[in-house]
Amino acid sequence: MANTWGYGAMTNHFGDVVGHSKAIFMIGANSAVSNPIGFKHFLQAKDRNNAKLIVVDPVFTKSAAKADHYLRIRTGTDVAFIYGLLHIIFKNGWEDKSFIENRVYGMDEVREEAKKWTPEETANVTGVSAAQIIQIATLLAKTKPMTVVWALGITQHSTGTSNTRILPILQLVLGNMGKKGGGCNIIRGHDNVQGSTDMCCLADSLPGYYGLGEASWKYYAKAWGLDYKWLQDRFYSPKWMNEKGFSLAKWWQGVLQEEKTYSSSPIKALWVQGNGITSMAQTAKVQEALDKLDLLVIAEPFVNEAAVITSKQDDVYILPVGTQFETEGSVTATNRTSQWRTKVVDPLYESKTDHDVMFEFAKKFGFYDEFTKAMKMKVVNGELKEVKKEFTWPDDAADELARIVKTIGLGGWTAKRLREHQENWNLFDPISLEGHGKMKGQYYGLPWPSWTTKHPGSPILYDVDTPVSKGGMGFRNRFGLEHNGVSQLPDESVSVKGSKIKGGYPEITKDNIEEVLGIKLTEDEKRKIGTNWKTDISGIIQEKCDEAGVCVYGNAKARAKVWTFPDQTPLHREPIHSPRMDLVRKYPTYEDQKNNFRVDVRFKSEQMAQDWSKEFPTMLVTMRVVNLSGAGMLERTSKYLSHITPEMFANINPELAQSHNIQDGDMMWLHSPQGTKIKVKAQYSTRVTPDRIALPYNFAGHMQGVDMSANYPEGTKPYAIGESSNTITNYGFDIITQIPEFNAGLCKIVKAEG
Ligand SMILES: Nc1nc2c(c(=O)[nH]1)N[C@H]1C(S)=C(S)[C@@H](COP(=O)(O)OP(=O)(O)OC[C@H]3O[C@@H](n4cnc5c(=O)[nH]c(N)nc54)[C@H](O)[C@@H]3O)O[C@H]1N2
Ligand SMILES: Nc1nc2c(c(=O)[nH]1)N[C@H]1C(S)=C(S)[C@@H](COP(=O)(O)OP(=O)(O)OC[C@H]3O[C@@H](n4cnc5c(=O)[nH]c(N)nc54)[C@H](O)[C@@H]3O)O[C@H]1N2
Ligand SMILES: [Mo]
Repeated sequence: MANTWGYGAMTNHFGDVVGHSKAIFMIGANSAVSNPIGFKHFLQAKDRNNAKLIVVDPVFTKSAAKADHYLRIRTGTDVAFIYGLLHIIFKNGWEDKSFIENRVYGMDEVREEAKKWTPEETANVTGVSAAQIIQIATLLAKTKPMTVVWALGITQHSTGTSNTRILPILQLVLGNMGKKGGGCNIIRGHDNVQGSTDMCCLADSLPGYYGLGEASWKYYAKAWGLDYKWLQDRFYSPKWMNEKGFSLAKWWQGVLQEEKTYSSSPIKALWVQGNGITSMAQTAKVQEALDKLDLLVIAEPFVNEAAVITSKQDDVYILPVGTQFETEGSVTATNRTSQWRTKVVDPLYESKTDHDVMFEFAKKFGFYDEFTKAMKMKVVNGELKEVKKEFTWPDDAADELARIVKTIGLGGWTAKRLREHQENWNLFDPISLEGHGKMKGQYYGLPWPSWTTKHPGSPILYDVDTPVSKGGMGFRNRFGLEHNGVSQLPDESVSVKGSKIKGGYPEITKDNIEEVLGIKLTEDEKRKIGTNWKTDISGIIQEKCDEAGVCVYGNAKARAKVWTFPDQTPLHREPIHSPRMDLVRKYPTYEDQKNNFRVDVRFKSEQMAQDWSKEFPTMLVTMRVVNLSGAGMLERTSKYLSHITPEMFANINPELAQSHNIQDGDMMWLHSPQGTKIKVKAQYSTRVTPDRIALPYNFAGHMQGVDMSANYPEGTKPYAIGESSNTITNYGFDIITQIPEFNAGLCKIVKAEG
């Protein structure tokens, strides 16, 4: 199943924070729990640089406990909050004027919007006091470099995309981009999730973020040594080749819908490989969809709870897959570095590795040769050739990626280099990532873009003070050369160090290469060169750009304004289920959406249907606990990890609990606006205020009060089972990515009798 969490990677890295950051602005992340090793770096920055840690979170988290400043924000109001900071920054002229002038497009609209967000209005909407807003705006403007850290508290909203845009905008305003100790350090989630997005566990792109469309498919067909028509014939009809698929958040709608409007047919079969199933919102709908399927196949190391929450009896298959200890290959970390991982043991018992499962599948369906062909190919003298009969796993797979994925610059990630990095960990500096001795001149893990096998990797994105050959670059030119008559390229004040071209330049194509670089191609080169740098199998564009110190993707301005999005400039919009009906009228959500990822999505019609807060007055936030991860299957099968949190619970303020006559440890029902409910244990905590409760999302095995224990195959029941918080996380999805609004919803609390 595809994962649509496209929320970006780190522009900098953990060592860089330790080495250089003077302030860490952590908003919507609780790394003390969700990434303790990463968090240790923030504590080191406090020790070494006297860095100030600011935590913005609706819950007083373990990260907040270590902060110099804690701001208790109402969920779903981060855009308003950042505008409140920008208001103060612009009003006092604290913005980095030359950075904005030279490197950013569309900031005037941001400035206009910020005017509306006085400290008073910001305080009214966000719940953070006006005095604190002024204090933090001053601190962030005066303390440089400052880095912004965020994770799921920012993305999991109907306005998640706007949230993830307003934070880089803050960094552009302050001129903290492309700088040591600055940037946006977006802490990604589980093991190799960065790699899985880079490799396209996504429903709306091809690997390496190549967009769906004929040009990309034709490039891939060529790069894989396949006939385009053959690829096309894999689809129900050619139309579906270029349509987004169903998203992980709403595949169930594809099963339940009777209409065929946006899809080839209702989904009949589901293949689950590496998804915890109850990790998605609307678990009751997920359950309904599982029941309705003709076929359910699960390929993974544990008994996935997909097989447990369904009452489906026939045509459910569980294929045993080895864990990550039983396989080998490259994985990608949150800061864009790759790591080679070696196998610890062979797959145990009758289990197979993930890739062997896929290979067997391809054999049975008759396309194994096509599936594996690219691993036997190589570029020789600018042309693609099949060079051997057998491939070697996983080295040839890594080399295939290095050869094909140009968009994010994986050209340097050959198996040979990645293995060398793993074998020489000790030769790299943890702060600068620079190598010593025989690894000199390379950065650890070759943070992408690592354009070629000679390139050292790019530890800090968008740094124009470093030559391209050492990891420097400007902002990417992706959206044309002008918009509304305004050039998208910077003037000569922004030249990438050592570049032959002064100032901005476009992304490099077959058509513009001679003019932009001031060179002449030979006839042979003209014959071999691809249409543009992303699809140039010959590597000629890369080679010529390297010679000129030019970045293949151009040197453009950053966009503060995205003219293809519903909100060109980010706007505050109330969550779908808001506790403030007065603010819903002033800051309504989007219009309902048609055919996004093949389904219709309700926005305004759901938000306006009634004043939800009357019946569901308590805000609902979900969170993680340190001993469990994801839907929790892995750790709940561990006796000792389960022992720490043996039961599903909710953090509830004693005042709120007692107003319902609920004592610490009592059971309570939590009801959602969708008509679903869960039964959980009350755990008194003052980390939450009386207007909100916080739930871990790592439990499953109970559904709306029903214990599904009997459905676990004999001997496989985890030590801890319980309700999934996602049975009651509210309806609501991001307008662009369709990530569920896990973190801003409402509920009603009722004491459970007996
Ligand atoms: N132990 C453990 N570690 C994990 C995981 C796990 O399940 N268990 N999961 C991994 C994964 S997949 C991921 S993606 C990461 C996630 O890492 P984090 O995002 O750091 O984890 P969360 O606990 O979800 O923290 C999100 C924080 O955002 C806050 N928040 C909620 N709504 C809002 C809001 O509207 N605005 C603001 N400013 N804050 C808000 C929540 O209260 C919470 O403290 O963790 C990874 N690490
Ligand atoms: N309410 C709420 N819901 C959330 C979130 C939240 O903050 N709040 N966070 C969301 C986020 S950020 C994420 S990333 C998702 C995470 O949710 P999921 O992506 O569903 O992650 P897990 O639950 O860890 O599921 C991973 C599954 O893969 C299996 N597995 C482990 N190793 C392997 C392997 O090597 N091969 C195979 N084939 N399988 C393996 C595990 O046994 C497990 O069943 O949850 C999302 N859901
Ligand atoms: Mo995640």
